[in-house]
Amino acid sequence: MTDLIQLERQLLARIASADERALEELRVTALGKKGAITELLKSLGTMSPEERKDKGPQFNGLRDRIAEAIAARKAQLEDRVLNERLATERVDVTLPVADVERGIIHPVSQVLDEITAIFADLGFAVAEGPDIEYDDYNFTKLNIPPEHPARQMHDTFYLKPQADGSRHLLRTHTSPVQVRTMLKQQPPIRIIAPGRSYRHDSDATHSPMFHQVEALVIDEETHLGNLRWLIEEFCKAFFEISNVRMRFRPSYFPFTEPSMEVDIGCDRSGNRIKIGDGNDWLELGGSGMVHPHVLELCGIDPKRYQGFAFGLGLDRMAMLKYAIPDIRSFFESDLRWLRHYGFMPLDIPSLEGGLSR
Ligand code: FA5
Repeated sequence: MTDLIQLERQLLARIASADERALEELRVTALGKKGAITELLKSLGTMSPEERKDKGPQFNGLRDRIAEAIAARKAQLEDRVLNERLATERVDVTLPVADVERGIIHPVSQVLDEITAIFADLGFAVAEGPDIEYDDYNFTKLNIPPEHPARQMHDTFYLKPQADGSRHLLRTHTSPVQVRTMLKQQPPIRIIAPGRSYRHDSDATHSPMFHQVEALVIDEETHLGNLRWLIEEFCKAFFEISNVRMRFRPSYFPFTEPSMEVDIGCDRSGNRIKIGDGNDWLELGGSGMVHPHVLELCGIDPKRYQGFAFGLGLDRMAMLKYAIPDIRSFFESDLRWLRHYGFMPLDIPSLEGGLSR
């Protein structure tokens, strides 16, 4: 009995001061296959039943207490290691980023964020639609029925015909988002819809995949003056100039009446186009009052509501603002080009903090 008490005291004392390695050695020497306590437990097999009744609980009790003490010490050591790491391994997230490889924002993404910031400030929501669109939304509900000559103007990419003969297409403009918005929301409507568009077209100012930003306002009282004011305010904020000259040329879009092409005043006398000054003009996109038939096709009462819409070429706006000469370079994935024309990821455009730096 005294041997047992002594063994327990010795083991507990050594456990209390053991480090991780010593603790593991102690576990093996006490509780391992050939450990002291394991040997004691094995000896029970050779004892008489009375002796076993007496020694069994003592040996088992000893084994349990030592196992518990080892587990408690192990937990204590692990806590200590963790606390030491927490105390020494600190990261100051306010320190400037070290000189590491970093991502760069593409000018199209930058301009998209700039445009969104401007319209958000004017109370517009952002609406979205899919790149693969129904013929119905891209054309028919926009007052361009099958066989309408305006369909030829769009150089459309069609997908394989469906079982019912209808064909999905890659949307040729962002105007189907007008349809999607009107079908699920009654006026007042005030949205922009930036996104990709596709046409069979490629040269220095045309790309088969390009970006547009659509704007749609529908309410009980809207007129061309509102449209003109909105585009002017937008251009002032976007090009970061206090004065813009705008010109509205009569045009034709089946989904607006009247329809106008929007031009902005510029100077082309130097190497680069300068917005705001000069006597030249540059086309930004199309606009007009939403055709009453489009409102009707989209479930909005044209006797009560009317509205206006415009669609601008987003890549063209990026080219103008940041003097990028060829639209095709946007999509060539040339890292040198991106490093030259790209933007810092943390410079998020806002009207308060500055749109571009
Ligand atoms: C439209 O796409 C009309 N949906 C715009 C609109 C919306 C009119 C709402 C009225 C009301 P348009 O085909 O003109 O219009 O295209 C608008 C702008 O998209 C063009 O001025 C041009 O800046 C840009 N764009 C058109 N095709 C391409 C292309 N292949 N590559 C780059 N930009 C293009």
